[in-house]
Amino acid sequence: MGHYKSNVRDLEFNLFEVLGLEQPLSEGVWGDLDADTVRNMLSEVARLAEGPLGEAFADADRNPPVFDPETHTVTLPESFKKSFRALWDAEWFRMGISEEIGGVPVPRSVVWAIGELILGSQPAAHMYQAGPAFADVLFHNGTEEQKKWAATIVERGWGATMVLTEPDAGSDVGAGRTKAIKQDDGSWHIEGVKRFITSADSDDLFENIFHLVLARPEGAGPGTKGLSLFFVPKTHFNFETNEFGERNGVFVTNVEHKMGLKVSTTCEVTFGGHGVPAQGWLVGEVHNGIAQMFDVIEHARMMVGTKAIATLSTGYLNALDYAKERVQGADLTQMTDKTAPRVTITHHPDVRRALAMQKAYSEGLRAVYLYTAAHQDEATAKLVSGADKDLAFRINDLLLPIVKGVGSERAYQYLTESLQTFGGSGFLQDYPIEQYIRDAKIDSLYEGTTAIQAQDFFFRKIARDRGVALAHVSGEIKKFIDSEAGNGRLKAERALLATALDDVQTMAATLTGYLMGAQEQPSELYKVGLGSVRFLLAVGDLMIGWQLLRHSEIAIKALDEGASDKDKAFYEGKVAIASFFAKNVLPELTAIRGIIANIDNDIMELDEAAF
Ligand code: ST9
Ligand code: FAD
Repeated sequence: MGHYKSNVRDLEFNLFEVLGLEQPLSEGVWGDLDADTVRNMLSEVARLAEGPLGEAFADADRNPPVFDPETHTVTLPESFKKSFRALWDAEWFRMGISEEIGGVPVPRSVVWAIGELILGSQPAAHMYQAGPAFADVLFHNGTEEQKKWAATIVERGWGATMVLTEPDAGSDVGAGRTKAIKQDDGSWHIEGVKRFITSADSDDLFENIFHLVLARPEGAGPGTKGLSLFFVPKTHFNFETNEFGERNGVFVTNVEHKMGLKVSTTCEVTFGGHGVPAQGWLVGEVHNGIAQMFDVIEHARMMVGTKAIATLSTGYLNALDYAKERVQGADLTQMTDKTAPRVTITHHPDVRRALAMQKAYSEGLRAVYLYTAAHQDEATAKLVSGADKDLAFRINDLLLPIVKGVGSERAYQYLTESLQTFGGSGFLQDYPIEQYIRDAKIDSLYEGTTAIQAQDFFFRKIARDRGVALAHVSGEIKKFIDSEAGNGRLKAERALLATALDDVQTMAATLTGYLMGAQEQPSELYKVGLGSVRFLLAVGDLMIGWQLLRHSEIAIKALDEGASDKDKAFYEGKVAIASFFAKNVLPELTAIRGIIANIDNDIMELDEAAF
């Protein structure tokens, strides 16, 4: 048995019992794909993830990639390459990409459910596997000729990168200085140094790599809107025959040493600095780089959130197994009796609290990312929330910062509870939790830090959207609150959810008030910045509370209808954990509402010297 523990039962519960995927599948929305096939796919990937894919997890951490500056290449540990090939050969990368380039139609919720299994087992492998998904972005944005390259990339199995960040342009992508110089033959020469580029070299995993690079054409304006997107292959290829030509002038010039996720190479990449031009082609022959790159970023943000949530889930399940075995101390009610029998630590209230929090956040966040994924398909969006295509798109946009920002923050927070459950043993490398924590920390940093997610959420996804998507989701929550969900047994919990919804709506109104106030007094905007991460996390808790209570409603019904012995504990767990979350977490939102209402700018006025 490897380190990874999947939760296929919960994935199936979400897909079929909560989202109701069986219906559109049976109507042939995704061709021949039916519910049984989806169940088989989940169990097959879970076997892979618990077996060969995860085998190299620890070894690849202890023996990270080695960079050779002479040849600009990296050597990956053999163990990892073997695991990666087990994944690649199964060709799951075809799911969800366009059929014209070799993809297979699959609901997005299934793509991400399977993604969870891969990401929880061997996250770096999922990232190295990005070529076909990035090729799909090229396919949708490219010229007719570039569409053919996209098909070649999938057919030949090339690697891919997304290249934005520079030493002075991290969160502020628009500060990028990498230049693009137009050539007479219509191509471009890229010049500059990018840093922190994932998968920019990958040993012999792929015969070629293509980089999607943001660079500023000479004479273009400042900021992100002056950036264009370029296709830059590592090795040139003949566009007609696909035969390889010269090495292009794009070289990895450093590989970072990191806290975690070590087997994923994080590279400095130099374009045009070694006597060979770095030749690139303008994607779609249009100067619309940041919007095109956001097509990649949206996948990547979803991936990062799902990765974090997957890691929390396996962390929790590892902690749970340990807690059921570890005997320590007497039951609290017998604490004064020194001869009382010793019990497993699951008997201790604080361990129960810690396990309940881990279970609530891992299952609640799973429900949130799958609800989001359901809004990435027209058919499931309609089914799940009645949203049409346009609204579904906005809801997906609204929820992405929650999946990414809340998913990463809560996963890291509650993985420390998983470690704590192990006591001192959790600190050792004998168990996977310390690596989970190191590997998951990156999730709140790359693809836009939590502060950036929170600003995106408020300014773009709420204020600029004029609250349309938020109002729709709030309406869905309100419908649940006003329903008879739980057949009389969820009254108290629905009342707690009603208060939480009111708290969040008031927070949104307060922040909007600060935003409006900024027209008169610009410093009012600081108040939005001071409150936005708290607000993002609060909306995340509201979503989790709601999703868990919906699960509870379904579970109560299943229990009433006489669930099988096999399922009884699963459903009872759903009911208990939703109630626990409603009583133990949702009331905290009232305090956050008060904090946001009372934000002042004192801390902004404080002299830096006083910090
Ligand atoms: C990175 C990679 O960190 C880490 C991991 C790599 C792993 C690779 C593997 C990935 C695998 C994925 C697998 C998928 C599998 C799927 C299978 C299925 C097929 N939404 O607000 P403005 C656009 S990479 C959409 O003025 P500023 C929009 O065009 C580095 N678009 O921004 C907008 O124009 P308009 C990641 C958005 O002030 C324009 O930008 N780095 C959004 O100029 C300008 O907007 C970061 O993430 C959005 N949410 O710039 C940087 N937002 O308004 C973080 C903006 O006219 N920093 N646009 O529509 C930010 O995001 C900043 O907020 C900023 C600010 C750069 C956007
Ligand atoms: P900074 O932007 O300097 O941020 C520092 C701190 O200031 C953060 O806490 C941030 O939240 C805060 N901050 C900055 N600006 C604001 C603001 N306006 N408002 C509020 N707070 C703010 N990039 C790629 O292009 N491609 C990749 O493949 C890639 N992979 C990566 C892999 C790893 C392992 C790492 C570490 C990074 C990777 N990145 C990649 C870069 C990553 O996206 C950036 O590190 C990230 O966007 C943050 O930028 P920064 O590190 O420059 O931090």
